[in-house]
Amino acid sequence: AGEQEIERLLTKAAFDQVELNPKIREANRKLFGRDMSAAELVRQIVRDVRNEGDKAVIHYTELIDRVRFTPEDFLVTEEEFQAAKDEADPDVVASLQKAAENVRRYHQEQKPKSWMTYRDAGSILGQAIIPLDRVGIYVPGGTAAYPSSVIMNAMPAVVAGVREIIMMVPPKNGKINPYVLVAARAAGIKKIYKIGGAQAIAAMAFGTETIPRVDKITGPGNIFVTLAKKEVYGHVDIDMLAGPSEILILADKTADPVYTAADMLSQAEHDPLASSIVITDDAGLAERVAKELEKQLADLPRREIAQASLDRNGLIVIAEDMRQALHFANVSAPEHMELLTEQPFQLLPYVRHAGAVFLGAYSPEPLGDYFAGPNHVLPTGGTARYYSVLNVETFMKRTSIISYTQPALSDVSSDIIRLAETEGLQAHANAIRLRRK
Ligand code: HSO
Ligand code: ZN
Repeated sequence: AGEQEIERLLTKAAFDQVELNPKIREANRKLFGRDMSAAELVRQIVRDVRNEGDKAVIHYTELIDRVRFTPEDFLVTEEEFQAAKDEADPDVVASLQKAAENVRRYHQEQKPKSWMTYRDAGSILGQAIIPLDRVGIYVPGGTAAYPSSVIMNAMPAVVAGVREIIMMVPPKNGKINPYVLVAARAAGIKKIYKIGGAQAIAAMAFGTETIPRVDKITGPGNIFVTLAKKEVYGHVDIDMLAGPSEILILADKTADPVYTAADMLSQAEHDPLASSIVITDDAGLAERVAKELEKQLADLPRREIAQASLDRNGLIVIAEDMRQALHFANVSAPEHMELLTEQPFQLLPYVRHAGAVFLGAYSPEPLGDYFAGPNHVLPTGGTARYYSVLNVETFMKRTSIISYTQPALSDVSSDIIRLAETEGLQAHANAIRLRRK
């Protein structure tokens, strides 16, 4: 394939593919009795929750999650937390705690500082960095109920100093994965609601009789959640529009095909829409990786998902040289980029677009997914061109600080008055002139 064709393959938006999925239309037709795209359905859910509050949340929870709740049932109770704790394997809990500690430590280093600086004649300028009051974290349910994602979403908010963190998880048969509850507790989240999908996002964005309105919503979700975040953006802030997970591996002849294939599969098993890409300058390696994929796939419990993902979005690209390989990698702007090359640090300065970069044979993606400390909530679908990984500042905002003395103001007053009068704003000019001695 030519360079342009490869670039096109590397930039197809998974997001649009999902929205047009005929299966989703079909499912909506069954549930709602008419042909509806995911976007239309989401718009209706958001509108209903905004207008009718709890009543609409109950309605959609029953329709979609097949549980009948009263508003009192939404909130996870102390007994449910306790039951989750009793049910949980202590070794898993201990590993979760270690992971949480690593994530806390890493994010502590990100904490931005407020600052002030002196300028002429005793004036002071500065910037205050203030945590958000209340944020809502969405955690997917079903097979994607990841306790690790609870930690990754909550910890930066905790480190930022957010006053109240609430969480929403879709109930599965009315229940929530116990490790999700344990992880949430470990992160200090007190209010967890058993609500999922677009109705959860709408409830957090607008508030209901029983659910508080938040200032920002973070966390990944399925197409409905993502479209709902898009829909409520502006009423609240959101972190990003997350799509299916991606890995892109840059490999040279020194890469181990066994590791390379394993890392591709670790992404492919997430989701039939996940994408796993290898770009190499070595045709021999490409062949060995393809063989190895077949072999490792056979033993995977989730091989059907992984196979579907590879069929749809799996790609091994043979580039002319590593320079071109890097070009392709940047065009793709993947969520995760692995550098399985002889001198990975030499390539690092040329990486322009990636959510996270993993260097060398002993830094496979799952290390970052679970444990090292950096966040695993990352920009997908090429949005690494302009989005950052979830971080402490995601949960903070900046306020400017301005303080002048009388002499400092007098010094600059004629400039300000001139600019105000040029804009025809006499009251602005007066506010300055009156203070002049
Ligand atoms: N690779 C996923 C995160 C994850 N993996 C959670 C396992 N659990 C998206 O970065
Ligand atoms: Zn993963």
